[in-house]
Amino acid sequence: MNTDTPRAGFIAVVGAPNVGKSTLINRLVGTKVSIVSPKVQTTRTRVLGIALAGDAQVILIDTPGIFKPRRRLDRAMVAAAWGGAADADHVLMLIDATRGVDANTAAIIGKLKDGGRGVMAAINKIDLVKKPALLGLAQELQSTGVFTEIFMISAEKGDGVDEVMAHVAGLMPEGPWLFPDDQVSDMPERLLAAEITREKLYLQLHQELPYAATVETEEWEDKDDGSVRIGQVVYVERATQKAIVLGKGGRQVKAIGAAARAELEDILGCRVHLFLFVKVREKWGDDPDRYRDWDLDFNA
Ligand SMILES: Nc1nc2c(ncn2[C@@H]2O[C@H](COP(=O)(O)OP(=O)(O)OP(=O)(O)O)[C@@H](O)[C@H]2O)c(=O)[nH]1
Ligand SMILES: [Mg+2]
Repeated sequence: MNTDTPRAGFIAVVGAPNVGKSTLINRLVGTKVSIVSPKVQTTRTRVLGIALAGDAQVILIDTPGIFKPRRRLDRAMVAAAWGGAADADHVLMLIDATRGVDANTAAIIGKLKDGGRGVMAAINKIDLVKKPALLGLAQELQSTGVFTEIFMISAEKGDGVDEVMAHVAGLMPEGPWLFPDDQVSDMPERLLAAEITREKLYLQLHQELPYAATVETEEWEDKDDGSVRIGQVVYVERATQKAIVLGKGGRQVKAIGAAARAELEDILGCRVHLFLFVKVREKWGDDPDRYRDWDLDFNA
């Protein structure tokens, strides 16, 4: 509920790939706004999740995992992540309890330190690690001098998440809410639909394939009978990859499409006719057109 003194602000969630940033944001928002998978580099661009806590509107910025970039797309993703941190009022860094402060995490902490601003930390996936190890990790983080707060959470199970929310809500500066009170994300429906298909691709395909693929919504038609017709293209880099995405007799792409359609029907609340086309586009990662929908910087 809004009050006489509304407050609103931005919190960026940053960290290494796969630490659970998107899982945490979905939980704080209370609904899925950002796709999640067991594979690294699932989130490719900045995604806003909007949560309410009393008189505060907390706008969470989900960011791609930060790692040493190799490809052009990696560079754009990492730049988007640091850009998200720069734009936010406050930064929350997530650390995976099962991995601790590995080289990549240490590099991120180093860069945050150079930035000179106080950052909150949350050790995530505490459901997978024994207490003494957690305390050691918390001490190690404390000794860096970068963190104003160290939370212990399980984004998946929900432990400790309310404390994080209460704390960040308290940090929000006074000011009018920036989004209507029923809005949970700023992602256009066409991109959301493409992201959901990409998530199913990550979940159903193995090894390098998800990283070699990208999904775009090319057609969106609201039909008179209340259903929607969605046409999407799955771009891959090689003909062999196309064969894997299609599967024997088209079975694989059918399974991906069925999973995506079921979730889209849930979200949109109507019948969905989803058509997936698989196209080979060698080096799509060096094609500026593939960056536009994500609002990523091609020249990062
Ligand atoms: N056991 C456990 N698993 C978790 C927890 N939080 C996230 N996960 C899992 O960790 C994996 C990665 O989660 P994501 O939310 O996609 O991680 P991310 O940091 O957004 O990853 P990128 O977008 O690739 O940078 C998924 O399989 C999640 O289900 C947790 O608290 N406990
Ligand atoms: Mg993510």
